[in-house]
Amino acid sequence: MLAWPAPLLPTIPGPGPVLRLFDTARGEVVTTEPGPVARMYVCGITPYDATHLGHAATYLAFDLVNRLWRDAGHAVHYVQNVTDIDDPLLERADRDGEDWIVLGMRETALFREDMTALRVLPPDNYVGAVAAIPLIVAHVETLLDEGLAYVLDDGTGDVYHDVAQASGFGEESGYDETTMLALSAERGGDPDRPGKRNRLDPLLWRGAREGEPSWAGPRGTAGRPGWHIECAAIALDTIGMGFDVQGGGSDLVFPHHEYSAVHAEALTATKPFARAYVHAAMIGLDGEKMSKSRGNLVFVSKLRGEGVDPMAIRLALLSGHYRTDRAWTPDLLADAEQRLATWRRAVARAAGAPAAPLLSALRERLADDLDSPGAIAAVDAWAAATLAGEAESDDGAPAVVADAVDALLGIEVDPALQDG
Ligand code: 5CA
Ligand code: ZN
Repeated sequence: MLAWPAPLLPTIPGPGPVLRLFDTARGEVVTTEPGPVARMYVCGITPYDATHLGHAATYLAFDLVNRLWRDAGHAVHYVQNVTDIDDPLLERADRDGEDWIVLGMRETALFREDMTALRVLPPDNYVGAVAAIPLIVAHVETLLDEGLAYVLDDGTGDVYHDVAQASGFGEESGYDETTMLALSAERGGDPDRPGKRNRLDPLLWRGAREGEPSWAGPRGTAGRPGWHIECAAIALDTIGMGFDVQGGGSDLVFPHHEYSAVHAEALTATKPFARAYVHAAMIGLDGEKMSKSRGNLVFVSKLRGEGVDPMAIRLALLSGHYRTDRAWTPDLLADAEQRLATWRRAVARAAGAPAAPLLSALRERLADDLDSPGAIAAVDAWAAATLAGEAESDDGAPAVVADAVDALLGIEVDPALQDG
């Protein structure tokens, strides 16, 4: 699939420090240890509705990971999927009397526009589930051949992974069985379905149903892919096992990331799928998680349509820490607009407070598990000192700061590059 155009990435004097991130599997902040090419897979959208601020916040968190690794001198191989066939897409298309393919294409196009406006670095591989079906089918066949998966005995043709045989099951989330059963029921699983060997066995392949799209499947059984095998297959095909970061929102800790890892580890008989599992907290509105099914959404495209500067949206979302559940409020945006104007006034000066200490502070804060509030506070202090004109004044410092704020935080403040 087409991704989206890359924003300019200014070069700044470097290199930056090693990035540390909170790994859900180990339950602590760990040092990332990428090779020359860092490898990251971030779960993409299910395109049945527009990108809301929760999605945006999650992609912004991983955009910081991408930027920090590049700043530390690594190349980054970044992969993202699009779940362009799944139940929610078919349900929404059905509700609105629309073709699911057209719906998915339109919402994916809108997502690309949103990501471009927010200056998110694009993935190197942007892969749809439909395009990955041949890979998925081959993997399901392998699991069946090895006796690690089974066809349900009810004539549907549905195939499940036998997790009792999966040695690493539970290692990503660390959840106990009761929690897993509850989350499975809540998030698309079917623990109470009769005929499964284990209530927690996840669906690998769904046999064709009347009125649903289907493709040739394992052992000739028409149907469509399960959700978790989609991400396992796409990651294996593009960046392979043992990649550096598997990312997504915290609602993917279980079941999605647990099962993607378990599928891939069973297929390759190696561990780990990812060296770190990193999760962005939930953005809420009016006291509840922002979600398509709840309908309490603020869309990036709607704000853009109202003339809101995408850099203010970006700054507003980064003003909270990525691991803190937080609410979107109009005040958050108003504060970000004001802050952005202040930063832009400061960088428009020919001289300002020295850039080097700010550059160190920015890097140090962001490398410490993406402390974006700390990084923003450092820029605030620099801007205040520059505008007050009290500090010793360095010629050219504002230009260096503009580049650093752009390269590390992805916030465009350079007066020469601003519209209008
Ligand atoms: N297609 C799957 C992943 S393979 C999916 O979860 N799609 S999604 O459209 O529902 O979500 C896209 C990304 O946004 C996921 O990483 C999800 O965890 C994240 N996300 C969803 N809602 C929120 C929210 N309210 N706050 C923060 N992140 C969210
Ligand atoms: Zn995924």
